[in-house]
Amino acid sequence: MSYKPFMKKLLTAVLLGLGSCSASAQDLKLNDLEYFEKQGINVLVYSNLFTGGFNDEKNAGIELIHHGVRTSQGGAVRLSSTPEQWDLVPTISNRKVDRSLKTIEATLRYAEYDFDSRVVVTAKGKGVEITVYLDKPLPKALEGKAGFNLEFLPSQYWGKAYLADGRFNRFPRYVVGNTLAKPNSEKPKQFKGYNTSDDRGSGKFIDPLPLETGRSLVLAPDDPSRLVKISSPDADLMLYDGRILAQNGWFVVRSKLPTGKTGKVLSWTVEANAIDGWIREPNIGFSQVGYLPSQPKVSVIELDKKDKPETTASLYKLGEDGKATKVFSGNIVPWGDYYKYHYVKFDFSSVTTPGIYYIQYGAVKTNNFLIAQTVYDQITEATSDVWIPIHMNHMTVNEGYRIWHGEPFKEGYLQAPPNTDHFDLHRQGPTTDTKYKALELIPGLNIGGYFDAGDFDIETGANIGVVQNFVKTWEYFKPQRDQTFVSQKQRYVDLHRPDGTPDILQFIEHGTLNLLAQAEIIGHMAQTLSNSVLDNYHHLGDAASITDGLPYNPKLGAHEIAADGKSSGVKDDMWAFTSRNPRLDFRAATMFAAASRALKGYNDDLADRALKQSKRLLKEASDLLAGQSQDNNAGPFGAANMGTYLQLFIATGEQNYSDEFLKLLWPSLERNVSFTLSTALDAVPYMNASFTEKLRPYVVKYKSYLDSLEKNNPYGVPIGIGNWAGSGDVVNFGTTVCFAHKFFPDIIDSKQLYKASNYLFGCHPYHNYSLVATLGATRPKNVFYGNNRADFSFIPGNVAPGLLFRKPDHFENYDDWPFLWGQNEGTIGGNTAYLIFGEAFRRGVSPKAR
Ligand SMILES: [Ca+2]
Ligand SMILES: [Ca+2]
Ligand SMILES: [Ca+2]
Repeated sequence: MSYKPFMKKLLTAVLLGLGSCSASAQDLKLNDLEYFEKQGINVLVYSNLFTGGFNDEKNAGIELIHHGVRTSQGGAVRLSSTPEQWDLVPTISNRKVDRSLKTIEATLRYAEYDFDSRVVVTAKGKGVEITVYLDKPLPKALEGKAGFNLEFLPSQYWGKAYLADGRFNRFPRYVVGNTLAKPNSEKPKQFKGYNTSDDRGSGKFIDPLPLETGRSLVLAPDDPSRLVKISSPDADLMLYDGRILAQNGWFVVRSKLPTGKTGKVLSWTVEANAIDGWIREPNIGFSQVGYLPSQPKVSVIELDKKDKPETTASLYKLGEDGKATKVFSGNIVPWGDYYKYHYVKFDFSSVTTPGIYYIQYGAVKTNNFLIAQTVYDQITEATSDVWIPIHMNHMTVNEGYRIWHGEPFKEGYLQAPPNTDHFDLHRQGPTTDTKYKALELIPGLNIGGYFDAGDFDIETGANIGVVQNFVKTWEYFKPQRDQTFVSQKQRYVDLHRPDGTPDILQFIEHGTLNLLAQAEIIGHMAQTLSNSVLDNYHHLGDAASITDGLPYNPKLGAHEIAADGKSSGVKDDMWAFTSRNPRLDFRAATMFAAASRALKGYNDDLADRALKQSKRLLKEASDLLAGQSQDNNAGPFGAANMGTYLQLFIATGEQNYSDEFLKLLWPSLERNVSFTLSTALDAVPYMNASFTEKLRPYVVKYKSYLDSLEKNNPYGVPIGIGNWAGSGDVVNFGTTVCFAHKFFPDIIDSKQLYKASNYLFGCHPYHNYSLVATLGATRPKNVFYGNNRADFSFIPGNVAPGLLFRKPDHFENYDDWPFLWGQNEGTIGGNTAYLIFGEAFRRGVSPKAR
């Protein structure tokens, strides 16, 4: 501990009356990455903007990373007390950093109200000052509504105390608060005029009341790692609980902006406590699923840059008597810095005796893990037996004593009206492209298909990929696993009840049923089958209760049910977005051809119909595309339909598809081998030996890409830094490596196989939990963004997107807060891709596996 010099300096400063003017080691500094920093505290000012696809993603604004955890965000001028996901967010421009003044300044604009403000954040001693400037007074419509907000993460504050002007209280674990119902005319606009709640005909919206109001707030005086003081000399600070409107709401500290004033209209001081001498605890990355005796075993240890690395680490083995024995000690080898932290490695590959172990690094002891020949045996079973069947739409899904959901959407789907934008990023174009009139029932679409993710829509593109993932898994590995009862006749699924049919065939059938209904009934593929109103899109709970199961009847009142009980006036029916996209039809044609191969001999009628639609859509889509420019083949990653030609060749054996595929493949491999190799490897079993030889130099090139990843980051996998974290990329990377090893073992050796699995199962930044809620993992993640996210829970077999990158240097995966989809939401596309990875990996590393 080296707090003594600080204390002396502080004492001197106080004695001399210099206060915050003295540059103490405790002061925040504006660093080279353009944020305010001292050990334990990062204050980010518009490093991350409100630019995600879904408006307020709780990932932007002024943010606080407090002792390594991003506990606060959303610092901005906002238009309501507890903003929801679809409330308006400001566009932020003109961000300026002034090093001499130690300020970061930005302009915030709400175009909907022609309202601009300027926010200036200045380092002042141990904290920051936040000031808001207006050049013009608040617009009339925003008087009493616009304010400066800063949001705090509930899971890091509940159960802790707070003080408001000295009055003490406690942050609630669950929201129970006071609200007012106010006329809708007073409600600030929401994004694109959407409405997040159903007012049940009351004409009123809910306005939460503050938990407390004062000029000075102290958050968590009982926890030095979360203690924050906020004060304002001339405005009330109000503390709100945003969870009252939406389960993903945060605690909000807010001051309203004054009306009729210009210039400096608000000033806050925000001081987050830094624990003296604090050093972040090492994050010891290892596989929570464990290791095969023969495989490489390297722990990647993530360290605070101020931490002094240990010289050795040890492996302990647990005996039958519960006693631990040190069985190995090895040197710590430095890797280097990667973004915020420093990385070292600990190689314990020489330990090969099966058993139960833990790693000891300095004072940190990990949880236990296994070294055994069987560790990977069950890695896909939670996904195939639990996660996937729970996501079967239009069925009742039961597990033991629990109904996961009843049969959803019994009333079917209505034709989406032309020129409709959709909140899940779809759009119905200027015509319906069908024989149906706007809002007319399209009968027969409520069959088969899979929920997209944590939401309940059928994304056609994703469902096409899902069926292809299943077919690929079936054709390569023929898994006979049967642990699920599926009855299309009863519309009933029962988990853990074998019914004599391999589950994967039933999954293929279920996906095909919906897609085929689209092709046969609509005549082409819909973009999506999705919610028509936002107030049931964010549904949490039983999917069967999203709609009332009764068709909408415009002759009835808003919440009325017809006397015969067969229709209702509730506008909750789902819509089919049916604008025709020939490229989607092309992909569907490919999928139908593949599905028909797999379904042959199991459901011949469905197989024949799928093949018929494949041929029809292929011809029609080709004709439609022929009339369009071919520019879509010239993207940076090559032709979008390269894989389509390959799958069509596999399905039909027709040479012209192979010719078209090869014409696109080789230039695409030249441009980007790491992106294209997977498609090329898919072709190997169906091509001749000269194809394999011609592919060989590209696999050599791919090997040098693998080597370059070792230098790119300490984990040796491609780490995405987009707005949706990168587990999906790692899964696909892992699958490519498995097949590259299968066909070219002399180039891609078996050591490469474990990179993706290690990363997914716990050897990654931020924490060391398995990102897959898989069987066998000692410590999988506890919470995921699934349809049970409001219960802070998970659905077994889910794969989290994982480590979300926040600019400029922070990786994050909350495991106490499920609601950030970009880090915690598994998707049907991603989880069925994991099925292929798991099967390929298991068989690749243990060729004698089932
Ligand atoms: Ca969706
Ligand atoms: Ca079955
Ligand atoms: Ca209905």
